[in-house]
Amino acid sequence: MPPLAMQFVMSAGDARDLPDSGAEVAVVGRSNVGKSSLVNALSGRTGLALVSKTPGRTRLLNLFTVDGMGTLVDCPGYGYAEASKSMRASWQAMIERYLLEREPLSMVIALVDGEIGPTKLDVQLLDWLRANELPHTIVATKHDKVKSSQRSKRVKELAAGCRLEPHDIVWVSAAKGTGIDRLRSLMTIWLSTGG
Ligand SMILES: Nc1nc2c(ncn2[C@@H]2O[C@H](COP(=O)(O)OP(=O)(O)OP(=O)(O)O)[C@@H](O)[C@H]2O)c(=O)[nH]1
Ligand SMILES: [Mg+2]
Repeated sequence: MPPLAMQFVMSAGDARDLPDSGAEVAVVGRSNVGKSSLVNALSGRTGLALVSKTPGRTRLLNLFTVDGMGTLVDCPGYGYAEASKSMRASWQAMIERYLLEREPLSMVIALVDGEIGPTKLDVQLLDWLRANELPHTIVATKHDKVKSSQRSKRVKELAAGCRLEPHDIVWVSAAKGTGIDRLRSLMTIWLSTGG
């Protein structure tokens, strides 16, 4: 599948400032998990979303159009160690409000670091998504960083950590392109059917 034609629209500090959309997919996950890199990989471009060496740089909701079908939102990462308690609380409130109140939202892509596995905060987010009955898909990132000898074990461990079956999880590598095609087709389904 060819890259998705994507264009940056705007950054917003508040979900209420986002423009209307026919259908929307949100990318959420820990800071440094690879959200912005994944957005770039889906678009086949390198500089669309800002990838930073310093975790916690994306503090706004970044909105992109996707192939005239809908929008994708790159959300600020959580679990950024150096953030103050009050900053953390305000980011969390902002993202939770966005996820709960954003009407066009048809899918939440929850990223888990494939090398590290689900952290306590990742599991909390998954529990929260389940409790609020938000449609979500778990995507494991950085597939290239898992040694091939460890892969089958890691696939099982990561799924168990998320309380899912291995086939429920989409593995990707933004660096190597693994799984990107599959995620592009899933994106078109989520944006055309509204979930
Ligand atoms: N090896 C490898 N590194 C990756 C991959 N995806 C992302 N990275 C690296 O992980 C780091 C963080 O990537 P980002 O895409 O900026 O992560 P993010 O989730 O957007 O982080 P925040 O914006 O801080 O929340 C960067 O150094 C990336 O180059 C991947 O598939 N493979
Ligand atoms: Mg980012």
